[in-house]
Amino acid sequence: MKTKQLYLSDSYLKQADAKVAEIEQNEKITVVYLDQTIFYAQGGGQPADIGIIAGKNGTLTVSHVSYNNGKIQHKGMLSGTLEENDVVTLTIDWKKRYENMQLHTAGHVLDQAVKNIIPNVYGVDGTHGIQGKNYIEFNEEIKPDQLPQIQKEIENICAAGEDITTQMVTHAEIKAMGIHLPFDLPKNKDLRIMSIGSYPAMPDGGTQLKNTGECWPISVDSVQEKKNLWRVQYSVKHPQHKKSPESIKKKKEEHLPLVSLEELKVHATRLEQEVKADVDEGSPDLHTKYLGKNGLFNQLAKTIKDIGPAERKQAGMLLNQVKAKITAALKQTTTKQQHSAIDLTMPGTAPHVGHLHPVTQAMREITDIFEQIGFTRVRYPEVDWDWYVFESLNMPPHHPARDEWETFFVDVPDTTKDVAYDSNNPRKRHPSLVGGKVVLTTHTSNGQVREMERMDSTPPIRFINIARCYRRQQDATHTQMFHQFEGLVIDKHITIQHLKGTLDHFAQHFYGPTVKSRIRPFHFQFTEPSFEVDFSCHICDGTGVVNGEKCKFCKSGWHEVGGAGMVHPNVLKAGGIDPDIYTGFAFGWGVERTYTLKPGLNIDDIRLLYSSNIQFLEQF
Ligand code: FA5
Repeated sequence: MKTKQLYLSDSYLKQADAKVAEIEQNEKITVVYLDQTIFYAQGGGQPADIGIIAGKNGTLTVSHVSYNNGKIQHKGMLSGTLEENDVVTLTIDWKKRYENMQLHTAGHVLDQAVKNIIPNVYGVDGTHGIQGKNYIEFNEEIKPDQLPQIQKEIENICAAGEDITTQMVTHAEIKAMGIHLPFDLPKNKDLRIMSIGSYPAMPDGGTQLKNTGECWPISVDSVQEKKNLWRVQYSVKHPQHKKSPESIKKKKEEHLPLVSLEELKVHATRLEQEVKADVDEGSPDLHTKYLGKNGLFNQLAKTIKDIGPAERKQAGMLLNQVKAKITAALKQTTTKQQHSAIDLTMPGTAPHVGHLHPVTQAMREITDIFEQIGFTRVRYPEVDWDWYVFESLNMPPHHPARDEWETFFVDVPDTTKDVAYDSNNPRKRHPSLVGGKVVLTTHTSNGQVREMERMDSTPPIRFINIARCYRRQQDATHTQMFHQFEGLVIDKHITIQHLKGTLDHFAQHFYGPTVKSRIRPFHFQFTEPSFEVDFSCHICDGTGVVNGEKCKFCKSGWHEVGGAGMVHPNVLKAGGIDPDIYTGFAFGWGVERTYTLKPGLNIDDIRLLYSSNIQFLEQF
């Protein structure tokens, strides 16, 4: 069932009810699917929301939210239990969301400011808070000395207090409106457009502020050219609710309210949340902080004079309610403190909740997809005999095919003298199995002959082997340690068609229903024929072209992810299987590479996955 995304029509919803549609439990992480949600699923350069899903018997602390084929996955730690059909209350971390909205809208304001200054320019890509980066990349040159002019234009758009509006549309409507599309739109998602005032609309699925007057101060920081795109970095600054003297003067002159009721509500909610958190934590001296002469409530109450007369009565009522809530909350602390200096019933400070590493999440997803079609997950050693890594795979000692794969060898004492060597059955008694070299595995193909032996050389065999691999490489697309997943299928009458069907099944389930696989001739010693495997790019749909220009994501319409082929007869023989009776296929791809190509992830350097940068990892 598709999840209704309530945030598409109202970005200011901080709380809502929903019904649990489905629950998945993966060790410590629980994934909850709902009929509707206010949690923003990461994408379009905007980070996911975090928050809480509370049911009558349990609470999920949501640490990541992602979009998967129309369904939204709320991932996190569950305390207690949640069940299908439970009615739950969703609460997002509004402070974080509001910051994300500030960053996202600021990106659009910057985009519009640049368009107002430079003819025919358009934004190609953007990031608003992911990995702590905020930028828009433009197709036309932007010179550093144009930045002050862009800054001024941004300030004009913000000072003009332009309304920001959104509208759900279909692909056909977008076309009919003649909206310029700098990128291809996803085919399987609901589409929305946003407009700043009367400027031309643009596609956008994020959460946006209602008015540019609500923007925190935006500053244009730098511009850099990268592969013929001009990346303009920007930042926003929390104004601590203070207005600039010029804007106060201007609004007074125009008899406009300085603060809207909506703004007051936002600050009031934040204040209530802060009190609650302080009370839960048992922080000292809360009365002075909140209800003292210069306390936070009085500071908020003072803004009533800046609210327009039409809304002032409602603002007064709101402030009374806020004060009553703060007083009630503070009473709880007083009662607690009176009862005992140390309240043993008070909940402890909750530990920071982490989640599975993105590579582990990817391995689980890959395993699930192959298990659906009858594969079994196996694991084989990552330090293995030369025999399994090379020799049994048709790469005898000194064969040149080993060159690019040789890693780190360790000599092991020779114990062959104790073992009878049967030259007719090398698989059972090969000397290198009991002596000779071991190697840090370079690929997961070492599992092939091991699996044939485990199955006593008796097909059918259908495995998925996921393990660490090691190579002498390091750059944006290679790490010295990485993971591969290897598939092996052996049975009677297995053909290339089975291989192709398996690749398509994986592509559609991992990347999306429209993605296809492609195989190209290649050479591996252990498969014949051999192929390289590509997946069609989800941005340009395999065409390599977006709006008449080369697709910037793939450059050719396809992404290469790994190798494949029909198992070589010599490999079957090494595993004791008769190649006249059985055939098979095998494939092996990098987990990290396969994962970073997922729609919406925007990871351009796989080394980041192993950087131990918590801020980066928390996003997935
Ligand atoms: C192999 O390793 C073959 N064993 C694959 C195979 C299996 C072919 C079964 C046929 C049958 P290759 O060296 O191309 O092939 O590596 C496969 C994939 O592993 C690459 O496409 C890439 O996605 C990933 N990979 C390779 N080296 C690295 C690295 N240093 N860092 C990250 N990923 C890597």
